[in-house]
Amino acid sequence: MRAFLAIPLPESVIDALEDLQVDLPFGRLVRPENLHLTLAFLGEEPPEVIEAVHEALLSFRATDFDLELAGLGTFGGREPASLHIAATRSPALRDLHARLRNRLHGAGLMLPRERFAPHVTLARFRRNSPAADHQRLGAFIAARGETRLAPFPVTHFSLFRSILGADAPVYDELARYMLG
Ligand code: 3AM
Repeated sequence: MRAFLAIPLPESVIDALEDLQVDLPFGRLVRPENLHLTLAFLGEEPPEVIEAVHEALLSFRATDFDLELAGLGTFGGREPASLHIAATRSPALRDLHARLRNRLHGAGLMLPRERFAPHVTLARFRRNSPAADHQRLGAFIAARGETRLAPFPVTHFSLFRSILGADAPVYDELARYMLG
């Protein structure tokens, strides 16, 4: 089972992100129901491992906090693979991520060591996109890159199953873990 932990977004934030996506000049837009902030990608694991993660998270405690999304960016270097809006630096979010990593480790799941760059992916791009598309993306970021959304309270995070398809992936919320 392919699974990940993520913070789902409130309707008001999804609406604002959709408004932003409308003006995107190219790329595959992430569907509104799929917009989320990934805390940990668990990978493809047997159901028993995901069950163990779930058990370990049932007693996980963390305080609730406000999250702000601000600033557009890309991943993939000179050949952008995706466009995202970043989460503003937040000690509470960092702490949540670090403690989750430890808890997952305790449940037998070692996540790869990589820098946590919290973000919400808005669109993905084909490899070998024409140079004109890169220019249009650059212009979009120049025009809208400073976008800042109103902070929203994070009350929970969720365990999602990800089913990859020919088209968009389908994310099923398997469990919800309350904060605060
Ligand atoms: O929210 P984003 O888009 O950053 O990119 C995938 C998505 O994160 C990421 O997990 C989230 C739900 O699919 N993801 C998928 N495969 C991954 C991998 N092999 C991955 N993250 C890290 N390594």
